[in-house]
Amino acid sequence: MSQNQAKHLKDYSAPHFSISDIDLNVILDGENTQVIANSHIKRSHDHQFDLVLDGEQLTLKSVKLNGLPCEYRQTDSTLVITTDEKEFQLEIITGLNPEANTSLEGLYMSDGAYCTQCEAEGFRRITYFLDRPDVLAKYTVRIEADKAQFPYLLSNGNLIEQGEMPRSGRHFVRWQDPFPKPSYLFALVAGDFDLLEDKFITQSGREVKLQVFVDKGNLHKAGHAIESLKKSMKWDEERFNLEYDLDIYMIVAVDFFNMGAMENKGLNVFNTKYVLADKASATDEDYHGIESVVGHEYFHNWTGNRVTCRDWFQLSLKEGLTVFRDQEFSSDMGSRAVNRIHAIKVMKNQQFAEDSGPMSHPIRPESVIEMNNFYTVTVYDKGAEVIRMMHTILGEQGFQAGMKCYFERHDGQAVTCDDFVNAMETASGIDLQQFRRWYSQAGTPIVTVNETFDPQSGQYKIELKQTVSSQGVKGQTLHIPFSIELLDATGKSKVNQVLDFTKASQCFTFDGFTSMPVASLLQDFSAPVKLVYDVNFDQLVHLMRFASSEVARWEASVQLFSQSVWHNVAQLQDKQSMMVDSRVIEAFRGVILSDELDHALIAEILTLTTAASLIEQVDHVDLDALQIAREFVIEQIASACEDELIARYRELSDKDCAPQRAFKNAALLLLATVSDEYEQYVIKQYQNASNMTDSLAALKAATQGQFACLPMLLADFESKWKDTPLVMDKWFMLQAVANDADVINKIKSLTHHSSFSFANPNRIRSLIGAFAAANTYQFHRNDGLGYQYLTSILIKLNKSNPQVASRMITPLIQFAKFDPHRQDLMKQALVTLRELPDLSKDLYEKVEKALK
Ligand code: B3K
Ligand code: ZN
Repeated sequence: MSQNQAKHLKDYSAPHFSISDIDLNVILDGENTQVIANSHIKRSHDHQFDLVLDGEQLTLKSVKLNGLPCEYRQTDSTLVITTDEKEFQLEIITGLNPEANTSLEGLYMSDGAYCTQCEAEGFRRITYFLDRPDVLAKYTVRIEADKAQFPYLLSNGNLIEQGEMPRSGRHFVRWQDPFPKPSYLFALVAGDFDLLEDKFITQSGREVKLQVFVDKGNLHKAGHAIESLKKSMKWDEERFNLEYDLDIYMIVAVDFFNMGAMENKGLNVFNTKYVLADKASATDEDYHGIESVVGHEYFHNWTGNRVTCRDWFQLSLKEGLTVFRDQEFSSDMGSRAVNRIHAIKVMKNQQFAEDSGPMSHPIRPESVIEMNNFYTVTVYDKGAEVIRMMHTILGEQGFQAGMKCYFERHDGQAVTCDDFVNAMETASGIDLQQFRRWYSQAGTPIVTVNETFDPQSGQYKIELKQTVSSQGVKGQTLHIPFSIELLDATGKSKVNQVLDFTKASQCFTFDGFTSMPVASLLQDFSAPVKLVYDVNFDQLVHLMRFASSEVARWEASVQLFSQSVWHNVAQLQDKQSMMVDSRVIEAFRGVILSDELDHALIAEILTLTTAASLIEQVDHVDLDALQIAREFVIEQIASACEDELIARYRELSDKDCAPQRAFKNAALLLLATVSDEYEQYVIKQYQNASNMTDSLAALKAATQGQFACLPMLLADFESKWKDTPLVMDKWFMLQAVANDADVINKIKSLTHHSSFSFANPNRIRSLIGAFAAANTYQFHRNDGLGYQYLTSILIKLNKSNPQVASRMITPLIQFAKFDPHRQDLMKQALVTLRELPDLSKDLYEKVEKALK
């Protein structure tokens, strides 16, 4: 099957033709939409190749070369033009049906509005084109549609003309984008919206018009997005000296969207989830997510749009760098430690899992069947960690010099990850030869630590060994920035530095100790590696109290909790009784009582490690023992600290501030595991809540404690929010992740709820995606019903929206850690999928790799 053939990075060759300008005329007319594309095309050099344009699911109406009919042929996915001309004008007319487009790629309809999604390869569903990121063209776009239904007609760049079409009730606009861009950044939106406007004055004094378009009736929920945009624009000027370049910046929020948002030049299209917020309907976490995604898309204007990718294997060039930039933005705006903790959790819980599973790939993949499958935590988040390591090695000043050099060299170009590292190297004078291996090697490196202390000489010695392999292939030694702090017995910091760990095995020595120091290793996750290190309860308790880094304190708490759980798993397997060491309890009590730690950090520490994350720490898991042991340790900590938790809960109850809310709600969740007594607290909090964070936390606590009030609270919530889809997503999710033996039947009946729709990715993700990814015990039921249910949904989505299906299959292909019985059941489910007659290439790629 040719559509399932992989493309390889090593086969890259420059395009045979360039397209300097394209004039698009899009006549929006429901199922009879027409696109007239007029391109100015030039042969790149003296060659005889045909012009091969990409195109999918298009009805070709006419082709003219320099105004005349010409020779061409069509395949399923190409239009081949045969000509000797060196430079010519090509007019192609295609017909498309956006109303029937359920894949949400190319031109489609979202709740009565037209919109587009072209990254990675969606433009080829709009017209035949050289749909690859290294073909940069200037776009002029005319859009025509019914005026009453679609009063706003938007595209990239600046509005240059608009007018009415006499008697037809239609109107048109023309947009021109002065910056040459790849086709994946093209966007078009047509619809009727509420509009929030503002402005931003750039550092050089130019005025930029800011517009946020939202569904009618949602204007009051657009404020946080536009504030976030202004903050992003200012931050990029201050920290990176990067200024916005057009006179207008538009954000359109749509309900039907496959991912979070899209950075189209001057016209971002957003999932409503990352735009709409008010206190009643959005949680503190939602507010944070909006700020971060608005920032991310804005930062792409330089890292992605002005300098783009040569080919899709280079995706991390723009995504890793832009995630790094959005993480820095969030850290400069809020708590650096908490933001870092969130990034570390993504790495350890999701990226490590991806990297030890069948989809393991380097941050610059070498072979791809379906590009949409590579918008991964590896390319994005590990990619950002690789950028962060360069930042650590070069320092802020060296890194900024590298960024400056990168833009001086490559503004307006489509380049590679190597070009980026070269700029960093030139500007800083630091050799990054060995460091480059991070781009080509998959797998999580394992660093084994051995410490010794010589009381005679007072010398502390640490030996580090690294190995990396992926799917049986051994990798080369990496340059690992390894951050270490050494604390003495009184908790004083004696050493705090980043070691250049560049050899397979390397020793570092430190003098001047009177006793064995306690080491805080890989502080702030200075490199995306796994540590193998013997650390005992006393050392962890010392780190929790004294480590200079707040992240290291959190990390020590995670280890303390995890060790306790694993200890009890072993006890269960040996048929011994379970117990929690008093040092563990006292360490958590100390955190609850602390008046020194930031409340948001305390909340992080009290949000005890999930089962999924514990599974990531081991090679094989006994899931049934894990569940019992984890619940036991949580209950022990919570009941031992009950008084302190109640006191803190009461003290923080009336504070209207996100960190305090987080602490209070983490306390409530723990109390709910102690006894039914706390049902009253939950009901009271639900009834008195003045914001969504508190309402939802009450519902979560009721679910956790399996309180009798839960059905009543859920019904109340439903009746309040049934007309607000984004809030109903929270309601769906809450029920999907409940550890309830009947949850699959409940999910099945929820798919018939009037707020649910299989056409909307947000709904699917919040009900079925959440079940598969976050309901560890029920998804991995011993009878295989969880796997069977997910499979039945994937079969359905395989046809309507393969991209969403392919994202949701992840927990089914990461089976290696489970027992043979569960592995068999998961593989059977994958075989069922493999046998589908019309398996999409998105699912094909993952299923094949998993079953190999
Ligand atoms: N660049 C887009 C993601 C496109 C995904 C295509 N399947 C959003 C972002 O990373 O900013
Ligand atoms: Zn991005």
